[in-house]
Amino acid sequence: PQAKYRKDYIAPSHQVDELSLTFELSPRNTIVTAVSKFRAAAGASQLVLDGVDLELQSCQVNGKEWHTREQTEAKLILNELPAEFELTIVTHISPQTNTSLEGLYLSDGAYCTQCEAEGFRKITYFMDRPDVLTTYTVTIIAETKYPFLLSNGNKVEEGTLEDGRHFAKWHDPYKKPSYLFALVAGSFDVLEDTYQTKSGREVKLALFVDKGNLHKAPHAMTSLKKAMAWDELRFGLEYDLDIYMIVAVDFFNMGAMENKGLNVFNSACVLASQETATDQDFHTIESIVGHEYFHNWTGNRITCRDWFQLSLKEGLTVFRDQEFSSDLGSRGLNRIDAVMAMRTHQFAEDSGPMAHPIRPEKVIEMNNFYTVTVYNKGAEVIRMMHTLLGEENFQKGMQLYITRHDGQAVTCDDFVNAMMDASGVNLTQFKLWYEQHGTPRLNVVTEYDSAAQRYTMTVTQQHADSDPIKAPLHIPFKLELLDEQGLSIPLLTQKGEIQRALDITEFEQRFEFEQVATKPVPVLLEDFSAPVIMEYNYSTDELLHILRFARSDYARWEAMQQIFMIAVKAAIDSGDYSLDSKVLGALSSLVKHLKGDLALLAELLSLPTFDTLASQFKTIPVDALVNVSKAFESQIAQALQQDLELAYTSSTESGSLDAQDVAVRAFKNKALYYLVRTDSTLVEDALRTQFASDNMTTKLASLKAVVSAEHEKMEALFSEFDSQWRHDALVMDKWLALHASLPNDEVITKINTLYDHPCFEKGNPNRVRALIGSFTRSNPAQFHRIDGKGYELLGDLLIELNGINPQNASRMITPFMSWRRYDETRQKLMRTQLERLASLEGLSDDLYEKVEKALA
Ligand code: BAL
Ligand code: ZN
Repeated sequence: PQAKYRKDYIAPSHQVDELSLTFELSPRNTIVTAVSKFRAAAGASQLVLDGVDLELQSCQVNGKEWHTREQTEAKLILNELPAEFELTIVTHISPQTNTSLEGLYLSDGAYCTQCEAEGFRKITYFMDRPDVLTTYTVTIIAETKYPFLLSNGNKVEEGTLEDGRHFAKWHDPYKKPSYLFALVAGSFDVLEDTYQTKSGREVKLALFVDKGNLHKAPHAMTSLKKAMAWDELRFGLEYDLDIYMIVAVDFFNMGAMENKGLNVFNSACVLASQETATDQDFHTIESIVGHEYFHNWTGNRITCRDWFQLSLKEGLTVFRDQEFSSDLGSRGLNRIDAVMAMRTHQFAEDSGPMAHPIRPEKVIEMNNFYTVTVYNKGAEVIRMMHTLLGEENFQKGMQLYITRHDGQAVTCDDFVNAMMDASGVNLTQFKLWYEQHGTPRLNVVTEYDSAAQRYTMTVTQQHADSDPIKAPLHIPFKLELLDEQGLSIPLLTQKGEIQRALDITEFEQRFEFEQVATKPVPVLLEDFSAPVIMEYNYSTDELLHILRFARSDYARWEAMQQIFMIAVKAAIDSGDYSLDSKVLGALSSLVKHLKGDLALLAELLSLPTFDTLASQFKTIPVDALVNVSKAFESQIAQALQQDLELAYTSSTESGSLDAQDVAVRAFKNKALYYLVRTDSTLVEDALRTQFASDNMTTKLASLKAVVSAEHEKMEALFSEFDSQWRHDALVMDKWLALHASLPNDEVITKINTLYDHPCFEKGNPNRVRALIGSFTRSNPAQFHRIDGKGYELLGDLLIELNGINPQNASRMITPFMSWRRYDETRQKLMRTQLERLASLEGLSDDLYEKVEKALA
């Protein structure tokens, strides 16, 4: 496979003035007729079109078959062309056999498309690149058993044909790149609504779901209306078409796709009722519905010049969806979520063989770059700009960006330039964040001079050894100084009071704070103001002070995580797995007081994830980490048993989706998770009551608790759950995921048995993620077992998935990417699996790129 480089960008040879597509749908032989008007730029007489898995029927230029052409596996090259011409191409495709879920395919009997990044080339020959924008007119012809025929824009015509089939014609007045094209044909239940924009236009909203699922659609619809209102309020951005449609499908590689006016969603990211979805699911749905909606401006109206610029739309849109969730819900909890995603996944990616800057320089398979780096670190980079500029200037920057570039395909530099021009803040050095990979380390050393009442802080920044840039980054560094009483000390420097953040711009910098009456406790990198690893020699007492007094909820949680981290490291070093009584005392006091946000309390009581802990070690001590975590959980459970019992019984909720009830559930479920590790007499009753609940959050928590503690009730509850929910695949995904987290040696056998469960299907990415994704992510002890059986299970699956759905295979390979971070035995075992893949005949580009990098 050929790599592409960002530096090699060349503007398109032609412009396309309009494109008209006609689809005659048939499972194995869909006929696609594409008629387009091309205009050559700078005298080009050759046109190179992309096309994959297409059967070319005819190719006419101005009505005549064009014979001066060459065809390769992925291109159609037309030579000796006039400067302007109409091109008509007819191709045949087979949606039924398209298991890659890219291009046009069948999902449980409904036709649907996924074109980002390069799926349009599986539909017809075209310049399948994001900087070729044109207007689309789409005619869909199908049998009447597909009553809904949908595409982008507005429906302009529909009717029946003489042969009994029917058709619909859609026109999208906004120019768009091919990756935003969408088509859906199927039989659905529809939830309809309307939204009045701030300028008074009425927009029709329609949500299409599988028959019988209408009762699970209202939450997504409410979320959509909230997102539309929020984007008007916070960003001044209004929807532009007369209709906005969302279709939920069961077979989908991603969460959702922002096609203009016709979003296609993974049904897992749409469908929710209290009986079937957890509070987390409700939250995720709101955030993804928001995310896709926000793309209408940041992605669709202004798109990417080339795929190296993906973070232009994704980093920005993730930032926007995070702000949406934070404005509507708890800012602290949302920040915790975002930082956990960074620490659990992004830091690992950034220190492994797939490390890349948020704007990559080299790509073999674009699908491999829809990464936590481009998305989540990309959002952190936007957030840093927001911190440096402040909300008002940031919004001015957004306005300028939109006015300057509406209707264009642009670059990350264009975005930063708009921010810079609108605010007057110099972001030249800041732009390095787009070029540098790896997680920077910030080391802080402090000194207190009581006579001078001066607090000095020396900050040094260090970058990954592999970093090609070798220049200091511009890092906004937020902090709070707490006095002995826990009050905030003003940040007075010679240059005045620090309002927003310190500007770290050099490899080493010194800051002096004046009028500091007593030695303060610093809350460093408050709110995770930059995606870096913070090194400071905190004592547990200082962290406990932060836990009590910091103004930021995030900072309090972070302090607790640090406390756990220090304890885990000390336990591994000393071999003594007992948790400091001070820590247990602090946790007990939190539960006793039971005040504030109970959802935050649940987070405070949670140990860092395995991956977060692992990131602290050069060689990951798998068994020690698993055992220390287990030991700590057991000690917390014993020490807090009475507090938790009391808190569990005194906290009540009514089963609603109000933030208050959600928080109570989160806390009670965490309490149960601990109590099930004790001999508490309330456990049996609590398990029974929770399992019988018709609220999925409550029910599932009982199952999760028994599985994690290998409680005797486990098998019975699993079996009852199966008989209750076998008809609902999305609910069964939760059941599959819990099986995969079984903390005992039986789990591999169990997974192999579950491959034959009627609910399981290897061609469905949701099922694979639920069973195998959960196994590799949330069962480190078994995935990394020393006999290599966990690795073998994943290796076998990847070989199968390579033939079915390379994109999904490539996502699932992630845990093997960090193989070098384990001990020698495990390294050897993982390497064996990677080598198996490397020698596989027909290895997809998706896997090739990762396997090659992993083994390099
Ligand atoms: N553009 C792919 C799906 C998403 O990020 O919204
Ligand atoms: Zn997105």
